[in-house]
Amino acid sequence: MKDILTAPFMVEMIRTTTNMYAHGWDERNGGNISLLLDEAEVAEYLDMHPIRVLETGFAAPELNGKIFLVTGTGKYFKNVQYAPDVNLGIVRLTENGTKAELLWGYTDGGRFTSEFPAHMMSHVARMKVDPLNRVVMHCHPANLLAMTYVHDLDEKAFTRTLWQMCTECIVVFPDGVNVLPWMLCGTNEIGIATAKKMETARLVVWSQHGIYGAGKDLDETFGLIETAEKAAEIWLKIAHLPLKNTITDEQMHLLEQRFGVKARDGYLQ
Ligand code: 2HA
Ligand code: ZN
Repeated sequence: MKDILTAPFMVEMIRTTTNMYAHGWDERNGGNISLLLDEAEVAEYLDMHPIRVLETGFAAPELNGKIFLVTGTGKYFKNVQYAPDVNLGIVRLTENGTKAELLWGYTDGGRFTSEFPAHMMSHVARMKVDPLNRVVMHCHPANLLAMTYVHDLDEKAFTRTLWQMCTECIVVFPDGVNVLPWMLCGTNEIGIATAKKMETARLVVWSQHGIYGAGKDLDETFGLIETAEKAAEIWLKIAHLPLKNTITDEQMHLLEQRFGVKARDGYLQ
């Protein structure tokens, strides 16, 4: 059996949580990540014997038998690199997703993130749109969060503002950014609402809280959030100044053609 701490998925998870902390997106226990693993790959490192069985509190039959590497509840991203086996866990969903067998990790008796419902339901939603989707990532980037206090929360308006802040935005997230109003976090309700929003975009803002991103790997999902956060930062730098220039819809169409992307229907003139 190979050492799980050398597994590429583990190394990448540790690097990503460390990097997200360094970006200031995951203060204290803020943020959580779930990464869908390949069963055959995991079997190179683990005997797949359940250590404990955890209740999930929801059903997700689509995820029966699926294995995820997930950050732990109450755990700090800044500490993951020093004690991955305490701060992370590998779970296999069983009994229609109502139970999760712990295969590795959470060695202090812990469990997966309190946002597990939003993560698992978002995986279900994204897999239907994109079978290659493997990652759901949540964090609290300051500029996007700040924007939800002063910008209209209409999804089209919010998306258009971000697209106008950096030329590459429309290329990186042509499906735009969906927005949820403030809701109580850690609940099945916010999980269901987030998953619904994930049907039409890979980014979902939680107003006055943070953002969710989904993608095929950790690097890509990190980059997605990074790009939106950069755009929000620029908006906050200019929103109070007289606007002299912008990226026009005509220019957005040129970007669509050049990069072979299609902006969300109805979002451009
Ligand atoms: O606990 O970010 O949304 C970590 C969180 C909850
Ligand atoms: Zn959060």
